[in-house]
Order: sequence, then structure tokens, then C-alpha cells
Amino acid sequence: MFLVLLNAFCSLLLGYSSGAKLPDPEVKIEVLKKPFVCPRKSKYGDMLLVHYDGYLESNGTLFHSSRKHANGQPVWFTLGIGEVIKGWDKGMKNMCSGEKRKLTVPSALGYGKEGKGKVPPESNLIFEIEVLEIRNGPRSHESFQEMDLNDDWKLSKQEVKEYLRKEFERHGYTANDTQNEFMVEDIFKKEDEDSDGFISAREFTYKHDEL
Ligand SMILES: [Ca+2]
Ligand SMILES: [Ca+2]
Repeated sequence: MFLVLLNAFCSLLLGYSSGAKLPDPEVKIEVLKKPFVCPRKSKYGDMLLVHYDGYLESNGTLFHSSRKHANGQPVWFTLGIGEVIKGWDKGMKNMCSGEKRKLTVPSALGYGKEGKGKVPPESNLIFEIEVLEIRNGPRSHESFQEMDLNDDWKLSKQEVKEYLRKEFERHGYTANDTQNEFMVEDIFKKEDEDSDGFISAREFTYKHDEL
């Protein structure tokens, strides 16, 4: 269980996708519901909690509904990092908590030539998505500032270690120093690109080249 959690954190901290550049098909965005009050809008790197229904555009078949399938639980994902289909990454920026959109996603920004599960190859998709909550993602500027305890715009090993310790505690685990050291070393190996012993803001934030 502990290792599973470690892996989850590692992929949160380290994961960003790399993808080849493609020509730009468009997602059609329709706003179905917008809350009156919107203190914060979604941006790349944020974590979004959503309920959604996914339909095939060709015949209107509902292929997935978060309310009806998989225990009816809403799902969390991080926006803009390739964790979800490109149609979502492109179509869900600047959303408010409580906003509902209809996205018409061309196959190339969905499951493409292969299809997936109940989605046949080359399917255009229609999603109705409602955002229930928006949180700072692990790669947001807010997270960076939170981790950068002495405000010098770079993260020392000590600062990353302290952050991991707090994250474990927040999730109800006692920090294990040896594991923690190991994770910090691993993180720096991958993230400290210029090997100066610090993770800079530029090294920290997501690369968005593919979007
Ligand atoms: Ca610092
Ligand atoms: Ca560095």
C-alpha cells in the first residue's frame, strides 16, 4: 500500500506527457450552464473533479457515464498534461466550478484510429461535462510557491523533502525518512535538468508543447 502511494506521488510529481505535434483539429465548446459566481477558472496544471456523459456523435449511444458507471463516483484528473484525451485538455480551460459544457470532440482528439472499449475507431465524440471542484495541481505555480519555503524561486532538496513529508501526513501516513530521501534523489535526477542542485520554477512547471 505504501509503495502504491509512493508511485502515485511520483507520477503526480514527475508525470507530464510527451507527444508528437499534430495538426490542430478543433473541439467545439458549448456552455450549457455557468454559475453566477466564479472565483477561479481552470487552467493547465489544475486538478478538476468532474461528472460526465460520453456519447458517440454518429448514433447518440451513451458509451460512458460517470454517474451511472463505476459506482457513480465523479473523477479527478489534471488538466493539460495528457492524462485525458486531448479533446478534454483543449476543451476544458477557463471553466468555473459548477460549469457544465458540451464538447464535440473530433476522433483525432479522442480515441483516434484505434478506438477504445465501446468507442469504435474514428469516432467523433460528444461529452457533457460538469466541473464540481477545481484544485491546485501538483505542478501549478501555487504548488511551487507552497513548496518554496524561503521564496527564492527554486526548490532545494530540503524543501522537496519537507513537502513530501507534509503530503504523506496529510494522507494519514507517517513519513519514512529513507523512502523520502530516495524519492527526493529520484525527483532531482529527473527534474533538475541543469544539475545545479535546485529545481527552478521553469524546471518545475509543465511543458505544454503538445497542446
Ligand atoms: Ca527555495
Ligand atoms: Ca536546476
